[in-house]
Amino acid sequence: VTTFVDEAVVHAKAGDGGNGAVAWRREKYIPQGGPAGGDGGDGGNIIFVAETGLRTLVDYRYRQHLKGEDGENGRGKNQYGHKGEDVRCRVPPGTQISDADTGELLADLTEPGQEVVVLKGGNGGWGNTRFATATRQAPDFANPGHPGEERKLKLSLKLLADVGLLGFPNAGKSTFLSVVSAARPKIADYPFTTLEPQLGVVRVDEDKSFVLADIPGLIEGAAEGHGLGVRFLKHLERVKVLCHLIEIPLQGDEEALPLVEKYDVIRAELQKFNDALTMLPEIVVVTKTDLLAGKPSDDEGVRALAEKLRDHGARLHFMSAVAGDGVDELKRTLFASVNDEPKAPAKPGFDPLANDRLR
Ligand SMILES: Nc1nc2c(ncn2[C@@H]2O[C@H](COP(=O)(O)OP(=O)(O)OP(=O)(O)O)[C@@H](O)[C@H]2O)c(=O)[nH]1
Ligand SMILES: [Mg+2]
Repeated sequence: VTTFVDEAVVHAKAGDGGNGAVAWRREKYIPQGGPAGGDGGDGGNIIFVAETGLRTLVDYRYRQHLKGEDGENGRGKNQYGHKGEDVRCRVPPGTQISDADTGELLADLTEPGQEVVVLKGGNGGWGNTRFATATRQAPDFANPGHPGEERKLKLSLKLLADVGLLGFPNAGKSTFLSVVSAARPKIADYPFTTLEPQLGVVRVDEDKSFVLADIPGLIEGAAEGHGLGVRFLKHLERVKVLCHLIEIPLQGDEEALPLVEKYDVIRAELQKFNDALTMLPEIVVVTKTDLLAGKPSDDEGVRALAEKLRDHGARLHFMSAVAGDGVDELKRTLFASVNDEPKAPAKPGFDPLANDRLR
């Protein structure tokens, strides 16, 4: 059972405004008083508030109707009706709120504490006092309150992270997250271990850090719903840098797709989901290099991918999260990329294939 909920649809209606009153002054000894009908109160708004510490939209699975309080009607003696209470809905930072029918984006709550009135309560109607003029001293009418806004809302949480991990199932994404942050994701040697996205804070130096998001693995056809589909790819839409992990190919592994093809499959799914994601800076990493110990590697495959990346001005990275090789360098490379520092780290990266010839 998962408690991570990143989508919800709710029906929301702000409060109606109260009606204006038609009333007259009634005072002793004054038989014909003037108008004294007060205004109706405004209806309560539907307000969304981004609250730190909230992580999912699960509350809205159980709370599918939101209703602002109606404003009170105006009364005699020029008494205003009370304003209806607002409804304040707490959501995790990173929540977007849109019209479920038209898709129109109504609010994008990125900052903790940020609040947005998404549906406005109706204005209260004017009482008859307001309509009195020099030539019309006894208006016998008032305004009704306006109805509150009403919409079906779609809430969608997109995690706020600097770097998003991307790759096939089993590539070692969660393992990397676990060795560079305090996050403790589930790790196992079968595909689709990770079922929901998870965030971790990665410290680079004492005062430098970035947020890393681990999402479930992708497979070919993900855009058409294969595997866990592309449901989680939206969490990458706000990252600044993609970190694409690919398992090292061992020579003679007939099952394995060539490295370049693996890379292309994931890139194609990314593009099908949202072309803008393919424009993000991408750091490509060959993982599990410790598995090479004593075994021949598929140098050809590695060379082909390195060449492909070089054509795009990028470098292939290598890492063994288990042995700790290349981890620190990758952390620094990611941090530099997030902060848009164009220079590669001064120290040459860890490279198990002594791949001078690849550069
Ligand atoms: N030898 C070795 N094994 C690794 C390394 N990194 C990860 N693994 C193993 O590879 C398997 C998959 O690792 P995960 O981190 O769960 O992979 P994932 O990419 O998160 O997989 P999904 O959540 O299914 O997408 C586990 O058995 C890990 O122990 C590594 O550097 N070296
Ligand atoms: Mg995982």
